[in-house]
Amino acid sequence: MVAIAAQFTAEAYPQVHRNPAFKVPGPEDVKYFRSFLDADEVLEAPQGDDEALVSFNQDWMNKYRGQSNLVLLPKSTEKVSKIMKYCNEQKLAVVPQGGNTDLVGASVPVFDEIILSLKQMNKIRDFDPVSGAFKCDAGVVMKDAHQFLRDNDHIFPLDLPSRNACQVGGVVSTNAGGLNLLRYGSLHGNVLGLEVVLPNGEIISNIDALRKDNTGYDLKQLFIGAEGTIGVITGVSILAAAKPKAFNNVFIGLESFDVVQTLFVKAKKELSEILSAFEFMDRGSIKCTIEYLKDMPFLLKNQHNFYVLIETSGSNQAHDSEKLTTFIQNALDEKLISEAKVSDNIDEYNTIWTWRKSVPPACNSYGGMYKYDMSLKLKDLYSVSEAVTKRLDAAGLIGDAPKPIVASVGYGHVGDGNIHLNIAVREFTKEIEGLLEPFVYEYIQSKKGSISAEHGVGFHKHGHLHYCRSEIEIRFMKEIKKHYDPNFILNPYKYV
Ligand code: 2HG
Ligand code: ZN
Repeated sequence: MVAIAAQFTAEAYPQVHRNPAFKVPGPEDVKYFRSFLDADEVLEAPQGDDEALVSFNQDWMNKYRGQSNLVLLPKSTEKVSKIMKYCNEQKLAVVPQGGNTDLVGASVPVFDEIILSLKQMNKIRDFDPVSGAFKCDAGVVMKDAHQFLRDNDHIFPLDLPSRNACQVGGVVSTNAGGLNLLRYGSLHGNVLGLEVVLPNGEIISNIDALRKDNTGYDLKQLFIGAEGTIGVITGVSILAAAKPKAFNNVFIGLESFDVVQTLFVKAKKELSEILSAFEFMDRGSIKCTIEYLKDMPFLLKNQHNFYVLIETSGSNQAHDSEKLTTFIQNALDEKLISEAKVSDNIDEYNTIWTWRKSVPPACNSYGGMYKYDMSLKLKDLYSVSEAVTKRLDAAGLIGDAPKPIVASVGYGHVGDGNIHLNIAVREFTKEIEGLLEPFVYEYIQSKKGSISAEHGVGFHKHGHLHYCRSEIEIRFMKEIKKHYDPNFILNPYKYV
């Protein structure tokens, strides 16, 4: 991949100023941290070495880059608490970080904030196979949570293309949606309890909560999707689902977004209880993915305007396969769809998912990408991608090098009314950014959608919430922030 070395965020966005109330981390602070942290829990950049901590400072899209010289990697909740208490007293700004796979610049510093990485808190704490309650440290990598639960005949109730790197705490903290929300619902429903360190070092925990608890305000909900702005999640208890016995999927080629919607309605009716994912990709998404996956033969004979991936999961392989095959045969007979590849075995099932999960890295493989993640009514879902592509094309920016844009593509989760718009670029330019914003946001506002369906707010959408949230909602959010973090030290310059 031809990664663009990201410009420092502070230089790319000079209108954002460092908060002078924050102390600049110095040797005395490092000395204090070293007094209770082990050698491998403190990483310091040698003086003048900009590159040493780049993997912690720079985001996955090569778009945002902070200038922190200090990463702390505590191994216990108590140590996180001690760090936060000190930072709060000293007014040292802190960015909590999980797998750093975030897509809105939420998990990297903007200036010299201390990076608090949860990656060394990676123990599975407990699993109750009767209730399905699974407890782990925030830094457990999602694929390890999946593996553990699979070995125990259960599944983690969400999956993401970044599962090999993202962490359970980060996923909860950003309220990631994933590929199976249609079946298992959002983390606001699946998380049973959280352990959180507040900015002043206090530990608030209901990690032992049971399935039902109706005693007062449900405080944990505030931290789900707060992106580390009001507390640092250190432990998670989540409801794992029993592992389905049968998984099937199909990759479909069809010609219009109207048909995608018709097929979705049909799938809900005819596949009903076994339907577990309904994803779509446009022609451009798959074109980039074909280039990215190079030697992997494409699943279908022809290329189409749209592609849909449907997954079923249930308890009886013969029953589920028959149901899915009949559904596909009917759709072909009715000429709703042009072509389909149904998986025959687990390898084919995984290969079909590879084509969907590879879309984000494929778009990123040309250098970098601009990325929008929106909720819209299904009838409007693809229209935003068409409008943006038309606009960028009219400006003559899409095409072969030296044009800056490789492709502008749309894909996402039909079942959740969520589209991802990726503008794959060879370089980031102010001209492209000026064409995209505020156009995208105003478009979403005009359709009464949301400017972030699942990727969150971060640095990218900070200051833009008014496009989809009311004044009073934003005021309440600001009050919550101030209540929990009166010194504004946690994940500054972002969110609300
Ligand atoms: C997905 O649906 C994830 O693949 C990541 O939300 C999407 O990178 C993206 O835009
Ligand atoms: Zn997504």
